[in-house]
Amino acid sequence: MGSGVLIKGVGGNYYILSDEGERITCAMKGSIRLGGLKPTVGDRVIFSDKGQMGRVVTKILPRKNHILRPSAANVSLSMAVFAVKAPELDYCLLDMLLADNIIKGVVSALAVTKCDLADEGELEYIRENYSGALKDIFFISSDNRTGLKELREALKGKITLLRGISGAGKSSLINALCPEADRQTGELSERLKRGKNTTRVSELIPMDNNSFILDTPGFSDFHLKGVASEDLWKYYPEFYEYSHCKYANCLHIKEPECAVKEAAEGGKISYLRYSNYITIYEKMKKAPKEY
Ligand SMILES: Nc1nc2c(ncn2[C@@H]2O[C@H](COP(=O)(O)OP(=O)(O)OP(=O)(O)O)[C@@H](O)[C@H]2O)c(=O)[nH]1
Ligand SMILES: [Mg+2]
Ligand SMILES: [Zn+2]
Repeated sequence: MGSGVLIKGVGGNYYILSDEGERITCAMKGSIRLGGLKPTVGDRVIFSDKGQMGRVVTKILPRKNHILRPSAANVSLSMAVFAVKAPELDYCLLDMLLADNIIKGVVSALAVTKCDLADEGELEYIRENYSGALKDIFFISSDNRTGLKELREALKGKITLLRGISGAGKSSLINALCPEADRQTGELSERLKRGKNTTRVSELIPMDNNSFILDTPGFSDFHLKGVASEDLWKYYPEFYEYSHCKYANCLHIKEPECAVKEAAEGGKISYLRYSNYITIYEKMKKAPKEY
């Protein structure tokens, strides 16, 4: 018997890094016998000694949290990874990932990648608009190896989930941080300027004895499942300070004397974040089933 962390699951094989630092392959007991849980990367597990069936995971220990898209358990830092350009930075998607982290109770950070492609003004725009929402924003170039030292420090002792669209540079970033990981990376498609879904399976990569970084497949769209549009503003933490509007249940959209709207117009909170909020709110209203 032993315990460890699930680093990858493919085709019924589960790869575990044991607490002794050994990499082992296990089968999995049926999900019902595991208490209905579907094992996911980041899970702490108990596995059996080698028997006729090899080793088998017999128990999934209680999770601190579970992020659903992409699936990962026990995440201590959820890092949104967005290229400053190529592919174009989708700010509404970024806001939805940050909202999802708040819902799941996981600390957020942002890694802005491919900074070698942008000028200082473009980076400042991101810093200005997101400093109210996030404590940590890392500006990185994996190609030029800039920003890596600060990032490495911030990942120490954590399980860090990297999330972002295909082509954002997640796998390249992991290679820059730990070359021995040797992650496969892929060019963007010429025509669509999008990633080609190079990473297909999530994998937890050990950086040192107690720091892990989770490479995940990029996704193209994202929905905030189970969130009512009326509650969306609550996931914009920088709005709170200004949320005492004329109407007690103000949604901060078109209501008169809305203090949040005034704060956005007066430059006290980011107008970009405020307009993203309205865009996402309206999408949720139009297609509530998707959210
Ligand atoms: N200029 C520049 N290009 C980069 C940088 N980092 C990554 N790229 C390029 O961006 C493309 C996509 O990189 P990947 O690391 O494969 O992106 P990914 O986010 O892992 O993509 P998926 O696995 O498909 O989700 C590759 O062509 C990389 O060479 C960078 O710092 N600067
Ligand atoms: Mg990748
Ligand atoms: Zn309001």
